[in-house]
Amino acid sequence: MSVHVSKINTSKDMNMDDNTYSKLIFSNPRTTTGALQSGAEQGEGFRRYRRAAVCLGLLGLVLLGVAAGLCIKYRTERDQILNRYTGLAEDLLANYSSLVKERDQLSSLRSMLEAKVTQLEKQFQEFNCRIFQSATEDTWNMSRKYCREKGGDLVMIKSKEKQTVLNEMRLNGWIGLSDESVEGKWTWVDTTTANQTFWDEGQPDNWGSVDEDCAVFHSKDDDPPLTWHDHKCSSKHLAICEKSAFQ
Ligand SMILES: [Ca+2]
Ligand SMILES: [Ca+2]
Repeated sequence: MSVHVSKINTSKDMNMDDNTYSKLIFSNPRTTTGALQSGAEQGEGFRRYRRAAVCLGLLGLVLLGVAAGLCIKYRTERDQILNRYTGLAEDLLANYSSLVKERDQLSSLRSMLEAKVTQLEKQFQEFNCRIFQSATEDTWNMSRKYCREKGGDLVMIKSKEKQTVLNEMRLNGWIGLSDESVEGKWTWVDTTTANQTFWDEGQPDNWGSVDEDCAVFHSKDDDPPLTWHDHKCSSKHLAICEKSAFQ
C-alpha cells in the first residue's frame, strides 16, 4: 500500500467512517504490522540472494570444470602432436642416415667397379693380340725379324694374367726382353723397362760367366709360373710372336 497519512485529527475531520479510518491506520508502514511485513520481505530477499549466490557458485564450479577439462584436453592433444612429430622427425633422421650410408656404399662400389673396368680394359688391350710361333729355331735377333715380317714382334709379358695364359699354352721360345743395351737393365722391345718379372729360380745368372742378354720362356707347372731364363742371344730357340688381332 502506498497511501501515507502524515497528520490526522479525527475521523470526523476527514469526514469518514470508523471502518475506513481503521483501514488507513493498518495500511501505514510505520505501524507495527507494516514493520513485520518489511522483515518478511527482507528475509525473502535474503533467500533470493542466497539462491542466486549458490547458483553463481555452481555456475562457477561448472565453468571451472569445463576450463579444467579443456585444459587437460589441450595438453593431451598437444602431447600427442609433439609425440607424433617427434617420432616423425626421428624416422626422417634414421632414413637420412640410412640413405647417407647407402650412398657411401654405392660410391665405394662405383669406385671399385671403375677400377675393375680400367683393369679389364688394360687386360683387353694386352690380350687383344694373336700369339704365334716360328716353325724353326733361330737367334734372338733373327727370331724378332721373323715376327716383325709377320706384322708383329716378339711377345711382351707385362702382367701375371698374360704370363699364366702363355704358360698354359705350353710355349717355349724367345720373348721380347733383353739387357743388351745396359747389363742388368731388362727392357722390352717397345723400350719400356720390365717392372714385373717372372724369372725362374736363380735367373738371370749369366751362366758360365757368359753374357746372357736375351730372355727365353720355358713353360712349367709351378704356380705362379716362374718361367724366364736369360740365354746367349746367339743361341737358337723358337720365336714366340704376337700381333694385334685387328691387323
Ligand atoms: Ca745379361
Ligand atoms: Ca741364364
